[in-house]
Amino acid sequence: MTMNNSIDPSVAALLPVAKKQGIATVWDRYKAMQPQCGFGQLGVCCRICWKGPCRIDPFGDGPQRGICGADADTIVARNVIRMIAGGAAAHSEHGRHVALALLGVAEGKLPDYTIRDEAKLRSIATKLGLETAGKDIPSMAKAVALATLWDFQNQDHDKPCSWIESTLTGKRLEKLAGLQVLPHNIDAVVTQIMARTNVGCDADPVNLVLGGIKGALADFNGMCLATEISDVLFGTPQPAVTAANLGVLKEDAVNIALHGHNPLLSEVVCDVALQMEEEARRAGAKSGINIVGVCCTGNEVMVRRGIPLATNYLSQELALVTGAVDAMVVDVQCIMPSISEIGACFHTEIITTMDDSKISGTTHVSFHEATAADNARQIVTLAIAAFRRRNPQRVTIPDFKQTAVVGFGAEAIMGAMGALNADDPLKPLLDNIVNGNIRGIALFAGCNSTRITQDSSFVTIARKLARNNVLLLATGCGAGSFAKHGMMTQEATLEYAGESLKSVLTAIGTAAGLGGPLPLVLHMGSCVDNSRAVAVAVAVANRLGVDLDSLPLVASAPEAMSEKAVAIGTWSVALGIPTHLGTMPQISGSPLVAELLTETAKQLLGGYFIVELDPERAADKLLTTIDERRKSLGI
Ligand code: BF8
Ligand code: SF4
Repeated sequence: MTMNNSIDPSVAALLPVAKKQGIATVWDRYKAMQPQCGFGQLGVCCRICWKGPCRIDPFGDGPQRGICGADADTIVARNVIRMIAGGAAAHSEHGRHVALALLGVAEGKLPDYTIRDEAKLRSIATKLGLETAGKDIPSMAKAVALATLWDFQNQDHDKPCSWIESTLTGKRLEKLAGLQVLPHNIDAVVTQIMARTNVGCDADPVNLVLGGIKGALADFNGMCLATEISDVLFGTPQPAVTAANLGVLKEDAVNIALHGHNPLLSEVVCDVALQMEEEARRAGAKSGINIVGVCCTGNEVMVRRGIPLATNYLSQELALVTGAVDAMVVDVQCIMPSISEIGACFHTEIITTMDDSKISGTTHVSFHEATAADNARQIVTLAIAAFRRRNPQRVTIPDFKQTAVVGFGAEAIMGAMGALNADDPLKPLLDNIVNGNIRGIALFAGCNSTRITQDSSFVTIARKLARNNVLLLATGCGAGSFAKHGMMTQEATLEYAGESLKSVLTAIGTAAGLGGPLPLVLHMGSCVDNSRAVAVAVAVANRLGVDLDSLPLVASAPEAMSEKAVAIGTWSVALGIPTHLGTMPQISGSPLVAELLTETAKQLLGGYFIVELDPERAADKLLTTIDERRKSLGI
């Protein structure tokens, strides 16, 4: 069966350009990789020691145990929880980086950063149970930073990490504590997963999966602190109107694409670019500097600054094929190594910035918070110099961009609803969930994958859910998909929302001064910002006096691929949320592990995975799940 590469019109426009120039993209390499290894797909290939690789015959004819005696269940469980550890490490390292920056700001050591949201700082301090009375901002910031960093240091196994403890419902915490899966120290939990999956350690698949759940909850903890402290340093998202897709690149500007994840870099580049407009104009760029985003860093600057999003994960290479990107500035995660080679086919500077994330063949500017503005100036100078080398003959900017109304963190959603009911901002949401105008809530998250026509599953599922009056939230590359396809507009609400959802979104949007409805999909930010959706869910659950696993709330990662998505999906299940995966997780070689995560999890945690590759059927299953939840809630 042939599958289209993408439903993104920019991809259709640029793939022939790439082909003509002999540039291979992710889709060419995917094709060349076929057929992919069936053992790997099932999760039954083990490379944990050098007696291997071992693989279990799924048909039962060949070996059923590895050389050491590990069976398919053990191998699958070990493999998947190592993926969770990888995801948790990535998010938490990002979080630690941000927390250390807050400490540096508090101690007056980082002149290029400041505290932009004091109210948020105060609310975090209160949430973490810290003394705020009589404290000035720097000492409060220091206390918050140290309390946060303690989540990486605590050695008392009976004392859970403070962020998770101060975030979830009481009932959820009790349930997780009962299963002994509450993390006490992010680093320790990640290390424990690596240790217990070493050759000759934990071989009990159930025990392994529980260890993985603990790792996923450590990931959640890291995500909460990364998101909230980033708001303190860079501001809490507020609604803004911007645009998405490659048409946001400008022919007459120095185009800088910010790609990666951590706002510590992107925010300073944005600040410095504003100061260097004149230099860009002197180099001949009539429109000065045009900053655009790619992947999650793109989402971060989009929801905080209204910076347009160029594209999401799978089409990152095509941003370069436009020939109009002068510099692609990257930090960590989801950066295809191929951009080095493609950048070299053009005038584009690919600039790596993190000393532990380099790509050979690129320019490395070693970025440090203490010298952030200087480093950023160096980066923007490189971009301007590249602009001078740009060949206008090779520029192909697809004429596709869509308006995107973005910036709906928990605070912005409460703020919009507060316009309807200032005394009780949550009430409009609660009332409309209870009366059925809002049938349920779906959070879309996760990546793109070559296994799915890019963006197609996101769009298909979301349209069906919207028609059925489900309120839609999105983060990460899911949010990127919706932004690119015009689903973050008021027009999309009018076109796709069911009648009752439309009336609710219109009432809130109008009261909030948007002159019409809220957009169809609410952009909550990057992947670490998934914690924002949990904050809203916890507020609703607490008001209804129930736990998260009673809410008509579902999550969907229809195009998931990264280890980070495995970690997020797993904590979503652990928090009690039915979680759809639209790509086949690499666990099906163990019916036992598959059953644990789809069936047993339901009894133990309330949340569970729903694996459904067909987007239409996935939407139906999510609607059924929402209705089941409503029924058991008695609404
Ligand atoms: O953290 S959604 S492809 S960019 S992993 Fe990566 Fe997946 Fe995109 Fe953001 Ni999240
Ligand atoms: Fe094979 Fe066991 Fe080594 Fe894995 S740990 S590679 S199953 S011998």
